[in-house]
This record gives sequence, C-alpha cells and structure tokens, in this order.
Amino acid sequence: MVEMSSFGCYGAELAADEGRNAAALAACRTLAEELTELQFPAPRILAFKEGSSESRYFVSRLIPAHKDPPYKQEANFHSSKHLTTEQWTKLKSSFVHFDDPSFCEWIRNLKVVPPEKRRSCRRWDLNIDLLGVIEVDDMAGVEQRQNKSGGGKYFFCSGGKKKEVKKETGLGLSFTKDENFGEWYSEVVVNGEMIEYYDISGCYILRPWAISIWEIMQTFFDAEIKKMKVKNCYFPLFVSPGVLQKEKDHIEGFAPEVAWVTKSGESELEVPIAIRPTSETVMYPYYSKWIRGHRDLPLKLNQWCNVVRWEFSNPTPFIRSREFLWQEGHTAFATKEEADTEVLQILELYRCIYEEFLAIPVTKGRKSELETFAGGLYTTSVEAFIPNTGRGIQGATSHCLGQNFAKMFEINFENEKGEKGMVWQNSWAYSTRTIGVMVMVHGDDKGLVLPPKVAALQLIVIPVPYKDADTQGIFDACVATVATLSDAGIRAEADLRDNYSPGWKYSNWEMKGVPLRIEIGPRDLANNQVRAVRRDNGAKTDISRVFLVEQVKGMLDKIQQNLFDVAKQKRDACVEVLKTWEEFVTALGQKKLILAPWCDEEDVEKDVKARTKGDMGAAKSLCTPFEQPELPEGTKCFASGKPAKKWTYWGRSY
Ligand code: 86X
Repeated sequence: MVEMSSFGCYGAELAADEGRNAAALAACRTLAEELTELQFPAPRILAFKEGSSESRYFVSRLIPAHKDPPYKQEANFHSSKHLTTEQWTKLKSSFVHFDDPSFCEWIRNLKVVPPEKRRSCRRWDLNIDLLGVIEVDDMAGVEQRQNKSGGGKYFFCSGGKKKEVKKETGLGLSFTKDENFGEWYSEVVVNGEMIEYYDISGCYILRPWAISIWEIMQTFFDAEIKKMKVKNCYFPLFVSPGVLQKEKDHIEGFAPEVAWVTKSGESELEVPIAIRPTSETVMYPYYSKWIRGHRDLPLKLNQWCNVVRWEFSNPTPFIRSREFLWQEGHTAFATKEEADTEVLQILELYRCIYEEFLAIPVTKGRKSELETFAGGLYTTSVEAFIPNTGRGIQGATSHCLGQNFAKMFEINFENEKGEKGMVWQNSWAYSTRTIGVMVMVHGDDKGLVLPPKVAALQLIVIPVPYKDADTQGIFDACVATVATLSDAGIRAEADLRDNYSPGWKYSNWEMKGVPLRIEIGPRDLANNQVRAVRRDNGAKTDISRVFLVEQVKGMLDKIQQNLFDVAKQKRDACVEVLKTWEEFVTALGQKKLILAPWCDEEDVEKDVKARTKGDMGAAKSLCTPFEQPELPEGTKCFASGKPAKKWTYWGRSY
C-alpha cells in the first residue's frame, strides 16, 4: 500500500467545502487524476448507501439538498411529496452529511492502493461517487464504517473490482446524458448555476449565468430589429376579461392556461384580472387607435417581457415553464407583400440566433394547417431536434396574421387615394426556451457546454501553483493574461480564489461550461507559455504568450464551429427519409426525425396523431422545410396513400 501523505491536506480542503458537494466530488476526481499523472495510481473509491435501491435513490437525490427546507426538497424531488412522516424521518436519519466528521476523517486518511498488474491501462479506473445511485451485489472486500453522528452507514473500498458495481455514475453529476436524460438535464441546469428551483411548480429562478446568455442574444436581436425600424415598447402585464375575450376563437383553446388575479389583500376584486399569456388582445385595440392613414404605416413594435401560461404537462426549466421571458414583435403593414417579406427576415434572425450564436442546426419551414396559430394566416418556424430524446422542438415562430386580427380589432387605414383598407399583420417571438435547447444539445456528463458566442465568460484562467513554486509570479501571470485577453475583447477572468484547489476549479468551470480554460503553472511561467484546455473536446494546447490573443481567438472560433458541426452530424444521423406507414412507425420507435412525402391534408395529420398515441406522446408534423428535396411525380403520401404534395418533417416533439 502506498501512503499518500499529501492527501491529508487535500482532504481537509475538500472537507471544508461542505455545501458544495457536487463540485467538491468532481474536484476529488480531478485531484485523483492529477495524482495519477504524477505517477501515483489513482485510488478507486466507492461509497454507497446501505439499504434498498429505492432508498439509495431517494438519498442520492436528497443529499445535495439535505439542508434545504422541505418545499425545496419537494420541488427538486417530486415523489417526496408522497412520503409519510415516518418515511421522512427514516430517510433524513440516513443522510450522509458531507460535513460529517467521520466522512472528513475518511477523506483525510484516504489510502491509495496500487493496481493489480494492469500495466495496459496507465490510468486506473476511477470511481468517486458519493451522490449517485450505486448498486452493489457483492459486498465482499468492502469495509464498513459507522457514521458516528447521523446513524447512517456508508461503505467504501479502495481498489475495488469493477464487477461489484452494477451501475455507476460519475463526475459530480449523478446522472448521465445517455442513461437518464431527464434527470441529467435537471441536474445540469442546477449545478451549472443557471437555474434554482422555486416553491411554485413550473417556475424557476434564472440565475446570472442564464440571464447573461439571454442578454447576449437580446443585444444581437434588439440591434437587428432596430435596423429594420422596429421600436420597443411596453404594454401592461394585466388584461381585463373583456379585452382578453374580445378575440374568442383565438383564446378558446387556451382558456385553461390563463392565470387570474382575484384578490387584493383579503378582499375579492370586483372584476378578476388576467395575466398576459401573449399580448395580441392587449396591444391591438391601440393599433386600431393609432393607425389612421397610410402615413401611420408600417407600425412595428416589439416588447421584451414575461408571459404566463399555466401549463399542466410536465414542466421543464427553460423548455416548458409557467412563466417565461420572450420578445414579442407585432407589426402592421399596408400590403401583404411587405408582411410576407418581414416574416422571412425575422425567421432568418431566428436561424442566426440558433445556428451562429447557440451553434444549433435548425430547419426553416412552414407549419401545417393544424399547427398554424389559430388567429393567423400562415406560420413559419425554425425547428431544432434533440437526438437523445428523439424529439423535435420549435425554436421560434414568425407568423403572418393576414387581416384576421385587423377585422376583429378594426385596424383600418385610408390609402393615398382615400380608399379604406385593412392592415396586414405579423407577429413573431422567441423565448428563454432557446437556452434549454442549447443545454440539451451541447451539454455532456461534465455539465454545461456553452458556445463561445453566448458565454458570459469565454475563458477562465486558473493558477496552478505547486508547493515550492513562485506563487506570486504565477498569480501575476494570470492577471496579466486576463488583461491582455480582455483588451482584445475576449470575455476572460482569472479564478484566484485561494480556498479551492486547481482541480476543484477545473471541475467547477467545466460544470458551468466555460469554453476555454487556461492553466498557468511553474513550467508555463518558465517557458513564457500557457496551457489551453478546450471544454468541447478536452484538447490541450501549449500557447506561447507572444501569440496569446490570435491563438485564443482562433480556438474560440474553432470551438464555436465544432459545436455546430458535431450537433449537425448528430442531428443528421437521426434523419430518416421514408415513404411508407410501416417505415414511419419503425422510425418513430427509433427516435428518428422523419422526412416523408405528405398530401398536406389536415384530417390526415389528425389521423397520424390518433394512430401514434401512447405514453410517449403522439407524432405530429414539425414543419414543411422551405428547402424541398425533389418530389418525383406519382409519389404517394406516407400516411394516406393519396398523391403527395410536399416533403414534411414528422416526429414526437416538446
Ligand atoms: C399563440 C401566438 C403569437 C405573439 C406568437 O407565437 C408570437 C408572439 N403571439 C401565440 N398562443 C396564444 O395565443 C395563447 C393564448 C392564450 Cl389565452 C394562452 F393562454 C396561451 C397561448 N399560447 C399561445
């Protein structure tokens, strides 16, 4: 047995990290990896809870929040609502506390065991996982240690055999993207510090890390629409019932989703007030008032605001939340041609946000009749795809409303010749859902992966001082590096905190998805270089400080491009072009994004929905892409057998 005396200090440091369990664990892993690099074999560390797999599951979910108030635990883990008081007490008493003295002691006394003759793999399998669900079928060789304060037990072993572990999870996240996508997603947005759960279901706190992404997209989009002469405005959050119901057809299907204010203090309001789910009915009465003659046109307004839709189906941060942020543009023109042109201009901006900023490939196209906004003439959208779940997701929409709302709200104008006409309207929106799609597409088992163009921090500089090294010199080099990069317009910071190890910092910034990490250690200092490590592929490059700015800029561009290329490859690999119903059903079962010839009849789409109903949700049309492959004469609709009119994307969707 090889004793690692230096482990003691790291152990103490990690133990001091109570309350930051996930990151501390990830740091533990990185630390062990570093030790391996320094020729010591990595320790194999397993820790797991006693009890049924069910209880382990509970514990794995609740440990990170064991100090949270019950409402928060419930928000994080819905099933806990159904626990009896007794079950709760039992569960709580079995928590492993990371500030538990025996745990700290264990970390401090950690021993590193040399590998059994396995020279083939230089680096030992590493498994540090105190949070995850680990099932053990063979307890032989496993030491047992009584948790002194809590009464719970945990077991650990060093150099354990792989076969003892049925399912292992890793790296500060207790779920993997491939094995449990839903849990992985929830964990990533929380541990990546984008989201904090809140005590109202479907509502989430957007932390600075998320808002900064939103703001970067907002800055771009806002400037672009201003070039198009769109003006920003703000209409009230509250809607009177009369106004809300003015346009009955459009509201009808949505009514259950409208949230109402019925009280002020203890007294009932005489007339309840609705909270906007979208602002057509709020804004258009004023369009009617403000538009008189052709000189008042076009009227192009946009607002950045929140909306509330009281959804009932499974809420998901960013993707489906009861309150969300968006921009809603509402424009009015004298002619249909102008409106048509704008629909596509806006759609191009949405493509740009997804492809150029978020590095997510999207398809531009037109929605089917069934999927068209009820009050509109036609709907266009950009559609993204999540390979892990095999679901399409509408990224943003740009509608031509035609003259439907003009009729309803009497938005009329007089042209040059003194003739009366009705305006042609558009409306368009994208929301904070964009951020969720980004997390789903790029995130990995180490956490978030942010494309450089939307990352608040594009680069993090981490000092790596060794014991006898010139610590001050290293810190100075870090500060100077940040200054050089910042001057060149790169969003860079140094993590100079002295209460965290370099390894802990690596994991922490990986979890937060920062695109590029720069490490500066004694060797780098001596060689006037820095070491750059890419978040997207882990590639390490030594860069001379002489060429720092050009090299870093080049790398950030490469990361941005690579994220897009990889995402596109993965999406394209899921596309299945097919022509028959049998193929369609098979492909749907394989989580494919289906492109099929269609007769474009509403009843046929309804029929497809009905025929594919199930607990996974029905399939529907996603869009008819503007870029159409050739459709040979005589091609039949995959669902009805009638003559096909166009190629349309189909699949399950969010
Ligand atoms: C549809 C249509 C449209 C402006 C956009 O897609 C772009 C920006 N609005 C929004 N929609 C509703 O109209 C709606 C209405 C109510 Cl009352 C509701 F509760 C939910 C809704 N959801 C969507």
